[in-house]
Amino acid sequence: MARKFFVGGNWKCNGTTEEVKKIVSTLNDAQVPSSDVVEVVVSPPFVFLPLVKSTLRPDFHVAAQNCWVKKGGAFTGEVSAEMLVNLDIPWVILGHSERRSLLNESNEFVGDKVAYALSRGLKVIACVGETLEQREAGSTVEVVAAQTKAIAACVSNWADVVLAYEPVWAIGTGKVASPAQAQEVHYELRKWLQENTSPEVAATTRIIYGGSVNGANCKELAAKPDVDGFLVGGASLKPEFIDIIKAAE
Ligand code: G2H
Repeated sequence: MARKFFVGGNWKCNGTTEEVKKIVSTLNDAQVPSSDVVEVVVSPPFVFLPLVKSTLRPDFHVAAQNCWVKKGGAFTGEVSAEMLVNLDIPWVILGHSERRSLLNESNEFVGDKVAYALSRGLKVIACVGETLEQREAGSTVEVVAAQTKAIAACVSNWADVVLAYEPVWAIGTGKVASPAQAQEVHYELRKWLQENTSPEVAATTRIIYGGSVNGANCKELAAKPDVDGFLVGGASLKPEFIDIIKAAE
């Protein structure tokens, strides 16, 4: 079964109301391939979710950048999966490397978040990726397999999960993985899914690449057989995000 190309825009901790309105307006005016060809999901900071949700074109969807690991309650500063569901937000990004490294989110904690978000009916963009040190030590596959294992242990329905491979050394650095480097890890991740979940899950789960994707490098990356789309940071705030969506064609 063909995997529909997936392009996520991770706006991270950026934007004012005016800037957000401008990005939405650019997206709304864009001519892009149909939603049969590409699934587009943008992820603004929490505070802008209602604004984006209510003004964004209906063929594009919205994701939160995180959610709490269990039911809401006395967890100051957190946002629960229930709240996202209440706001009709269909997607959430979990396990992003910035949260793993800056906020010490462990593989197990990310797995627990994935489990809870899925149990509430959210769809999850689950992120994995190695640091430069780990790559240079030759442990890339081992690291991403361990991260994927902790996520997989918490997934019952893979149709609701997109796996994002984001090498930490390529994030926001301008140093994109070469198409061959991305393909190599995506291939290994799909092999891991094949051996540890099922051939059907391996064949149908989208594995997307993130890390300094831009309008100039997206086409070559998209041409690789196991690259099923992108999670885009910096470039998702700019008009070139449209060119990245068009890489689906
Ligand atoms: C990786 C990516 C988006 P950027 O974090 O998730 O960001 O494209 O800025 O490297």
